[in-house]
Amino acid sequence: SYIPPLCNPTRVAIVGAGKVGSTLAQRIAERNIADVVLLDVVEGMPQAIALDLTQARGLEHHDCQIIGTNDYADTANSDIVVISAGKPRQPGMSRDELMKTNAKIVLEATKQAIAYSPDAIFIVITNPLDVMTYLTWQASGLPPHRVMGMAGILDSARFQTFIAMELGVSIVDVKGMVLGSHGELMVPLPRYSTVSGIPITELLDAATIDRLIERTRNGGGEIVELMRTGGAYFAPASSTCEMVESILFNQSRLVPAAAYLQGEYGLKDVFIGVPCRLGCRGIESILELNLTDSETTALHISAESVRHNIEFANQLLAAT
Ligand code: TXD
Repeated sequence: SYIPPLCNPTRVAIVGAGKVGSTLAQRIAERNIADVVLLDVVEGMPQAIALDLTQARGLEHHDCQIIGTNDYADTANSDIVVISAGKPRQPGMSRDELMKTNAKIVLEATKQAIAYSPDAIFIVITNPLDVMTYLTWQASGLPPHRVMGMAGILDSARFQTFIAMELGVSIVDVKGMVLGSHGELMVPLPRYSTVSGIPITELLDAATIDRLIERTRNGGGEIVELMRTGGAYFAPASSTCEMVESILFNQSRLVPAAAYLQGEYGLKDVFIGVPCRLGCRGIESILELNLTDSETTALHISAESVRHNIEFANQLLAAT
């Protein structure tokens, strides 16, 4: 009789089972991509979410196992570790305090997760994104191509949406390219954003493009303002899911992600959003686009602010 070989199911650990983490678990399971381990410090909560998602299996027709836990041992042998743990900014809490709190959470999560999954690829979601990605890389001791931050793909998705809405064309035909850090200093590139291959600079006037860029820059902020108690999570979860899929299926998708630069774009020792080819080894390569002087300046200003915040985060951590 035929005995099938033992298989080793693909597994994604998600540290931080909040809005983004739990929605990502749902996306991964419903696309039937991998087994998911959801971990959080809150007792019972990740277990409850995992059970709820599992109860939907018969309706969503997927075969993924979803485990909820408070114990890193359950994340063992994950192929990908996603870090979505963090605290939201509380009323009266300064940005500095938030930075320190999230830095500690991310460092702890990285150290614990890497101990059980030394071969994993890390995708960081926690804000401030580029800084937290750097800290994850530092704490993990991994080669830089195995650590990346999710932001550029989300910022580009938002840009794409606003372009499609403005032109009244199908989103399917729109591609956007947004580089730089996640936040005010992101660098949308209209010349490299297209509708069926046609740069949007051929289809929209400068003032309209500026308006769409402004809305993209404020894409997260607009949602925070409406929501009041938290931020976006559907589009962030979809964006991360695309990255997970490209890595696990070795698709080599070309998407902007926060990557460690070693001279590319004239920048060194910083994580910032640039076009990356994502495959089974993580960041397979970084694409260096031809940028105009003003685009290069914008990217360098963005990188300078990330670098400043990395130093600041390290000082805060050293002082505790
Ligand atoms: O583009 C991007 N990168 C982002 C970033 C898009 C959306 C959200 N972005 C950031 O992701 C956001 O600013 C936060 O820093 C994270 C997570 O956002 P989310 O909206 O999911 O926050 P929640 O719902 O507050 O979830 C955070 C969870 C919550 O369940 C906590 O209990 C948990 O993190 N948490 C921890 N888990 C494990 N270990 C520790 N130490 C821990 N501390 C808190």
